[in-house]
This record gives sequence, structure tokens and C-alpha cells, in this order.
Amino acid sequence: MPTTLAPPEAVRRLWQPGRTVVIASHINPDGDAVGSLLGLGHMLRAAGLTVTLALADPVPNNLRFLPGVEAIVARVTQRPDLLIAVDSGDRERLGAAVPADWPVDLNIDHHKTNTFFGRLNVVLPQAPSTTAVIAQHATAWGLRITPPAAQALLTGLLTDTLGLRTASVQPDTLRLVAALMEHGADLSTAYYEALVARTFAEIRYLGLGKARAQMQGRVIWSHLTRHDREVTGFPIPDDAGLVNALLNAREADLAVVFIETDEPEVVKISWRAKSGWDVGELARAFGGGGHAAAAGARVSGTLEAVQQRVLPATLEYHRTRQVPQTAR
Ligand SMILES: [Mn+2]
Repeated sequence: MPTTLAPPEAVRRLWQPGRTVVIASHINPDGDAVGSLLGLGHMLRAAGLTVTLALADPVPNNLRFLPGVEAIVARVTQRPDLLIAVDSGDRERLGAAVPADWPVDLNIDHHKTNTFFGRLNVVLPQAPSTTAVIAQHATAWGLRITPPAAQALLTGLLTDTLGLRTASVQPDTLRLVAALMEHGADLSTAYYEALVARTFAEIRYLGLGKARAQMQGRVIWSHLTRHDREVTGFPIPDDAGLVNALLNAREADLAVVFIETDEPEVVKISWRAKSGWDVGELARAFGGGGHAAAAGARVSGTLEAVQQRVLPATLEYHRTRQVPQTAR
């Protein structure tokens, strides 16, 4: 039987010096995935284990300042003594980082939806980030928080809380920030690098999207084109954070961004919602997926045609709080 909250002694017994360990996290990694991977990785290395870190997808640019990030591999083929999953709600979200039939010895997470797929599980849904779960347990697990570990753990906490401004941030969270700073984390650098810094191209690309924002009935939307990327030099067919920036509008409940991709007639759509709304439902109606607050889909058609289908459905959803039949 898997445990739901493994006793610290059981976890501590896993890390015998000399053992080989693979730590893996989820596809499309975010700051909490990378921060958990590096934070635990640095501590286990300091404890005398041979550590390999695995992520199926590349580390986003805003997290490349973290020490040790260059050693992360896309796939592990040699089976270790221990396999640990961090910040991953289920086994499948590890993607191709490790073979699907390797059992997970320890699953550390904070997602409410976690499936307890580890032999030992440390899943705390109230925790603001998986890095917070790791930082809170480090001492009980017999681990020492080194300065590079502290920096990685703080970064995951900052990104999952959007810079310490989500409702999940409690007095204890700020005490944890203080403790990580005492262990050598640099708050100002982590905050700037992970959350604030942008390239010049990104600022201009984002600006084009912001300038053409439109709003109707508390739904705000905009689009970004291939041409926008050509003129600004922004290299990736994504929204560069535009959808989050649009949802900052006081007057809006929902935000949508349409991105013309580099594939012919494929449009990427990103939805964001303030609390109480569920754009995941809307995204699923268009063959995509996601959560209540953030969701996405890829839809075939020209930018114009896709907007003409998806925008009325989004406005209708907002008006009736139901996904209209026509969206299916
Ligand atoms: Mn997380």
C-alpha cells in the first residue's frame, strides 16, 4: 500500500551514501519543477549520492540562471538505485524522462490531484510549491540546505506563487523565504531572473499584442502573428506572457490570446481566468486542456477563422458559464 504522507525516517533511509538516484519532473517544466529537481539534487549530492536530473522538455530561459541547470538530461536509460518524482501529479507527466515501467520510490508534490504513484509519497496540497515541501522537510530528512539548493528552492516558491502574491502564501511561507535566505538564497536575483527579466525582442512582441487588445463583456483578447515575430525578432511561437498581462485588466474576468504558429493554418490559443471561472472546460471543448485558471488548445484554421469560432464561444461561456453546444 502506498503511504499518503511517508514518515521522515522512511524517507531518510532512502538516501544511503554511494547510491545512484534519478530525480525527474514534469513535461513543459516550470520554476517549481526545475527548482525542486535542482534543490533536492544539490542536497543529495552533498549527502554523498550520485545524482542524475531528468526533464523530458528543455528548461525555460528564465530558469537558466540556476546553478547546475546545464547538467539536466532529457532521458535516462540506466536504471538507478532510487527514482524520485517531484512536482508531478501523476506518473505519466514525467513523459519520456525515464522509462514508463520503472517504479517511483518517492513522490514529492503539492498538487491536489496527485495519484500517490510512489512507493513513498510526500504530498501536501496546502503547500504553495513542491520546493516548499522539500525545504520544510529537509532537516527531518537529514539533509543540509546548501546555498545553490536554497536558491533553487526559493525560485520554485517564487514562480508557483507568482512572486509571493497568490492566496496560497501564508505567514509560514514568508518564514520559509527568510530561512532560505539564511541558507544562502539571493531573493533579489531569483526574483528578477525568474519573474521580471525580459529580452528586448520579447518586450516589443508583447507590446504589439497589448496594443491591439480588445474587450467585450469582461472578456479581453488579442492576437500575435508570425509577422509580429519577424519584425521584433522574437523567436518562439508563444504568447510571451501576453495572456497573463491582459488578465491584469481590472475590467476583465477572462483573457484569450490567439497565436499564429509557424505551421500553416494552426492557431495556438491560451485562456486565463480569474478565480471562480473554469477555462479548462472551454479549452477541452476545442480539443485542448488545462486547469480552471489556465488552459490552452491548438485549433486548425487561419487566425481569422479560428477567432471567429472561439471568440463567440468564449463570450457565450462568460455570459452563461456553460460551454455552448456550438463549440463542440
Ligand atoms: Mn508546483
